[in-house]
Amino acid sequence: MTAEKRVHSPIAAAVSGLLSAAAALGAAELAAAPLRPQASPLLAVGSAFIDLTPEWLKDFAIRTFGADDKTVLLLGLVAAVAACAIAAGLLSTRRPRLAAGGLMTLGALATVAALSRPGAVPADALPSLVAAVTGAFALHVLRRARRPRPPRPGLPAPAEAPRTDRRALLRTGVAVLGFAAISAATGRMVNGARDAAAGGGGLALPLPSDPAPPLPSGSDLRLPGLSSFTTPNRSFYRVDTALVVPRVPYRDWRLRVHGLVDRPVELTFDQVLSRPLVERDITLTCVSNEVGGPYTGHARWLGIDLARLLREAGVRSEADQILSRSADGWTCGTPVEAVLDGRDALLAVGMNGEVLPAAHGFPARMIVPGLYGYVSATKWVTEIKLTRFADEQAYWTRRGWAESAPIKTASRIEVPKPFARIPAGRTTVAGTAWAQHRGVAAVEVRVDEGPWTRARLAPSPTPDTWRQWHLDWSATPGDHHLEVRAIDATGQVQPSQRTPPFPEGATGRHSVLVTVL
Ligand SMILES: Nc1nc2c(c(=O)[nH]1)N[C@H]1C(S)=C(S)[C@@H](COP(=O)(O)O)O[C@H]1N2
Ligand SMILES: [Mo]
Repeated sequence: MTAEKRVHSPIAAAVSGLLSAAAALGAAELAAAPLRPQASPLLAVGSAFIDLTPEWLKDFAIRTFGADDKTVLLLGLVAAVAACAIAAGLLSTRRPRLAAGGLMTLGALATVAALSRPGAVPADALPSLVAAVTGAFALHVLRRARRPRPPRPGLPAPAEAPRTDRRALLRTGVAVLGFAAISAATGRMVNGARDAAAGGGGLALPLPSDPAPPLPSGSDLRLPGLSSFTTPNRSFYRVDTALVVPRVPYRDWRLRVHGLVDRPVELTFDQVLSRPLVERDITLTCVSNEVGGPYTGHARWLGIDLARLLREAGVRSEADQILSRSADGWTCGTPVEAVLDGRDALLAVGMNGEVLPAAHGFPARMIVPGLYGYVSATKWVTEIKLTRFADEQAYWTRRGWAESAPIKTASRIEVPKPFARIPAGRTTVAGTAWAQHRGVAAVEVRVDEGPWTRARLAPSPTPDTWRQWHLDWSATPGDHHLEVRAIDATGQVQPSQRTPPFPEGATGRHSVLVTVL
């Protein structure tokens, strides 16, 4: 092999590119960790990507990857960075300036992404700049190490052409990799410590002055395969636009109520806790939930009365929208009318007897019974602005989702599972149904398009929660199609027509196919 070839060994060049990218991202992680982890280039670009994603692609991602969509996005970003890194490595052999320029351009893009995030501060440029400089420097060092050793002065000229000093190259490569690993690991550690300090671990919430009554006995049928009436916090669905869970230190947290009000209010976390706390059972549902889907859950929430807080501020008559904003800049538009109509709207600080988990909005979030989460359930809420729908749009309404989004009457079969093979004879069909704030009046099931049969309803504490239902079925051998529909307390029957979640929630009936043996 000639020296020329060695210098240009594409594998060594490509690996150099990858190592430089690793060093760049490691350094950025470390630069971002102590103050603004969300400003790390990957997260900033990923978050900007989420906000810029067109509706069809977002829809596709949620349908295809479900709750893993964020992981898939991050993996896609890492793959894109790796491809750019390999290209820069290959380019660096003959056109080092161009390669460095390429890395700088990527760094500049990440800087723009970081600075354009809602709530960004100028220092958010730092991690991306550190990444660009570190990457370019590592690329330069690795290129030098790939160059052939010049003949030593004073020694007779070697018979063969000069070669790359493989050991020196290996040493440099290991050093760059070590730097990447150590800086990334240190960044993570600092980050972990910061998260732990910000969370509500060890925080004790006061008891409610207005506690929720115990669940009526039998609300939880406790059937194998049926979701429990109260959803444990760790298995509660999570839907939000945040690539990493925002960590909001409760000591610094403030809630500002302003806009079209007579007396703006600002509350600290301690002030929230010192108010009378109410406890309510409310089932939350996401508008993206497909018929029969998993994006719904029930919890017992602890918080202050949101309507009372708004009345204290004095909502002006022209205000029709509560525009709430989270620490990470997400916005939500809730009808004033819904929150003030007497329902149990909360500014919640507790979930199922614990402080809110970080993923569910610590230190505080909104919960409004009867409305889909995107128009009511702002997590990490820091601002409530009274305004008009005609003047300001929220995150999802700007993207075409409905302004008014009451939760649709829905039901799902959870037992038996789709394509289950069950023995012939008496068996139980069971599931959940919800029509929050109206209440579920009846659930009906039919087999193979036969007559609708009433299922037995378990009790529910209030119309704001879901209900479990069950039905005995004498299963005969063969393939069977089970279908369910709910009827809400206003007499409305869950519609049979299938519509997608966009723009105001899916409709249609859930059904499962089973084989009876
Ligand atoms: N800050 C913030 N709050 C948010 C969202 C979000 O993206 N950001 N998503 C909303 C949506 S679409 C739903 S369905 C609920 C889900 O709440 P959960 O994740 O606690 O189940 O949160 C709402 N609150
Ligand atoms: Mo949602």
